[in-house]
Amino acid sequence: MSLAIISPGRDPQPWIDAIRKQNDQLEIEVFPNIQYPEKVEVALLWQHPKGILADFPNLKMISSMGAGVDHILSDDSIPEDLPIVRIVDEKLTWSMTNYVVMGVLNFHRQVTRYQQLKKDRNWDMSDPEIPVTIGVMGVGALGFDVLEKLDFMGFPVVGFGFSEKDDFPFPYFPKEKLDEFLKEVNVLVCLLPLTADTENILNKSLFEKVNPGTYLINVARGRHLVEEDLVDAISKGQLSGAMLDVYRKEPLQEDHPFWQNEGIFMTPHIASVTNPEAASPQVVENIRRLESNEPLMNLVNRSRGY
Ligand code: OXD
Repeated sequence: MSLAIISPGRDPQPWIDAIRKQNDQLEIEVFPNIQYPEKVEVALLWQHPKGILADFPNLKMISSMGAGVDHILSDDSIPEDLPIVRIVDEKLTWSMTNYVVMGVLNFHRQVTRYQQLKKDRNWDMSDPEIPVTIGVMGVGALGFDVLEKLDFMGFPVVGFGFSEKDDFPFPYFPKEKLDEFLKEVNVLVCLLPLTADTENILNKSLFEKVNPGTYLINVARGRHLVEEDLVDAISKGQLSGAMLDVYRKEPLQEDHPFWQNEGIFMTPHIASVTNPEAASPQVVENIRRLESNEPLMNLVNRSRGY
């Protein structure tokens, strides 16, 4: 049995070191230099070349290197019954929440405005805080933590998601109530999984319904957002701006209009990067469970798409 790491563009060495610390007996091979494909029973993936898994006839489990699995589920060649697991990790959640809190506070305390006032040597004490109600789209492990921490800080929060939720501890709007949800909020955080239902959800028609001047934070996937609709919504004042960590095409092309847009604060998909040290114990534990036929941790529901 061996583990194949297939992560073109992402350095596999920290994963190899971290996994070896957990299990020094495990054979690890790294794509594209896999010598014994028939021995591969587990694949650890990040943005693998589509169709490549057909080379491993004895594959029994796939693990994502991150929280998201859209990069795996978009490969139609993966057999329906092959279990897929993902990373759910406190450190990943912690970093994501910190990033979102930074965006909320920057908007609420108007960091950009004060930077400009400083440049203009303008001492303006008026309206120091923008009152905010934060709406989190996607209330899984990451979204829930964001809701909890912002609530703890005293901000009004509401959640939105695609499933019904009983006994949810925060005001919650299911998908049929998207318009009502949007009416409640002036900071919109997208933490949805990328599925057929959620792709392009941040679009012109949604921006036409938000409270004027809503601030958008997208930390989920670039394909949730119709990028030209965002530029348009900012120019019309429907949105006051956006903080983005993810893009339809990454890295962002040099001539992309976002680089120039004053209303967009951007980071290069670093809001919450999986830490191999923190995540490898669950990869190794899932391999142990697979071998002893025990239920896997953080198993993805293929029909739900996350
Ligand atoms: C992830 C990511 O899915 O880094 O973990 O986007």
